[in-house]
Amino acid sequence: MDPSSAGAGGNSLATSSCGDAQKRRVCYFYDPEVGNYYYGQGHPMKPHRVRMTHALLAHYGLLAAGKMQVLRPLPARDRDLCRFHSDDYVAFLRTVTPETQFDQIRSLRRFNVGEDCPVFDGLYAYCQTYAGASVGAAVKLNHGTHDIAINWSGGLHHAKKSEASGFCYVNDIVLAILELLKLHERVLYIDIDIHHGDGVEEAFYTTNRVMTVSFHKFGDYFPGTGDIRDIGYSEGKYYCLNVPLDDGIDDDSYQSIFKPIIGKVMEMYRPGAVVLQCGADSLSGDRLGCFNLSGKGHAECVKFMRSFNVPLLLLGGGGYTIRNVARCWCYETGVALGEELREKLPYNEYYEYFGPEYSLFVAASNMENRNTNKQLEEIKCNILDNLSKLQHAPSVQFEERIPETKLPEPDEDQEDPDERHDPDSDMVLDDHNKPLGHSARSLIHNMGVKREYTETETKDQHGKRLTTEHKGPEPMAEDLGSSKQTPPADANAMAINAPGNGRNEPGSSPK
Ligand code: V1D
Ligand code: CA
Repeated sequence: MDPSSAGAGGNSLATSSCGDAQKRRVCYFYDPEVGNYYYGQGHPMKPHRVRMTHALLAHYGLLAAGKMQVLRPLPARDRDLCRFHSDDYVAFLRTVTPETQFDQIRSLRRFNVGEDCPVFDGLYAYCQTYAGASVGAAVKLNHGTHDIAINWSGGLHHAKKSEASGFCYVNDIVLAILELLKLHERVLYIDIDIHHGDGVEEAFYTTNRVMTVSFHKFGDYFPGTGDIRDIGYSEGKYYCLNVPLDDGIDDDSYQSIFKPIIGKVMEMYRPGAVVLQCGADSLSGDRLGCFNLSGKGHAECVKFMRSFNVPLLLLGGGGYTIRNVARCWCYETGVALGEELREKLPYNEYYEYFGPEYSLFVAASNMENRNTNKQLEEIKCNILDNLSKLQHAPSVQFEERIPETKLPEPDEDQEDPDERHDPDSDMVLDDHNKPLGHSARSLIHNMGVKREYTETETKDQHGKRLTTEHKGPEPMAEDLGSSKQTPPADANAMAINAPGNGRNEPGSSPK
């Protein structure tokens, strides 16, 4: 069965083979350095897969002007990371090096840094890059200039407030959700990585302002959490859903449970924004995974979420058979754009990885599906039953939040609003992070990476400039229920792939 035919539809828009015909405004965050970070020999996590994805996007022509805005993220600063993480953990990540790590054995143990989460060269810059991209993507959605924002280097769902876990150091998802909560009363988080999204669940376990839904392999599998009976606590009770699955789940079985559950969640919870963690270790043939999803079956989740026309943040996550990860995330970028991509892969610098088929599509195998229809039906009924209790949860108001008109309260970010503004921020860089000459610059125009900047300003209702700021105060994970929201930060960004954008000329910097 075609996975697109399973379950309820998202909305009433006319559908085509690509979900629906209507275009979406998409922005895509990519840092050309990200593929150089290396967890170490024998480690399955390979940031290089993000560079492979980018190469496929480039050669399919998806980075060209007019397709999507391509942005190089600003690195997250200490204070950005400390919106969720503890000061001492962030200080440790900033200072630890491969050479000096063994002088701090107690800290390594305390922060769970070691085999799964090793210290490697540039570790802190890596964290700043992937977290900066997810937060930047959330800012773009808040600004309303884009319908879908993508960061394939993000989605590191296991990181805790003061602890690394499962290849994840900082939790870019929690940070991005905190950003979205500045504007939206309710944010929905969906996690299709084969592993349980424990770090995100834990951060929002006691609030009803974030609903977390994780689909995962459960039973003798990392991280061991994600029991169907874990449903949230206190104000957050019933705002956490866990869908435990067994080995070999295929496209039809997956969609038979994903669409009814998520369709009901959308109807009952009515989120203002959705974050979809697209971990690709749920694909068939993954080095660490044991599911049997095809690339199209995996992408059906993206297509389904896109169909609701709610601001959508697409993030990466796990994925250890890297040729499949690149094919999957490239295909899903096409889905976000509403573009049908040809099956035959275009020639690219990593072509040899994709042989002998050189196909965009990840195929399922003939492995046994250990999820019976009866088990899936029971899981679905159990979860739909929990969802029906949402109606009786007193703290959820289903009206749209009325935007506040008051100005943001001063915060430390206002002390130096231009601090993040790098005067070279519109410089086009080559893969070695060096400024490019003219010919290379026009070549990169096609590859389209532009450094983002976030000089922001607050305007009154007539558009008159009142004050310049970075970001207003936002709720922390602990006190979401009572938080006062500030109007969204108005982040600016320019893309070098925008046609006729004179500000990309050499020597000019964004104002
Ligand atoms: F195979 C390995 C080789 C070297 C280093 C680590 C691993 C490895 C494989 N699987 N580590 C794991 C998992 N860890 C354990 C540990 C045993 N300890 C007691 C715990 O089983 C961790 C799997 C992490 C999966 C991460 C993820 O895919 O969910 C992800 N999502 O976003 C980013 C990563
Ligand atoms: Ca999951």
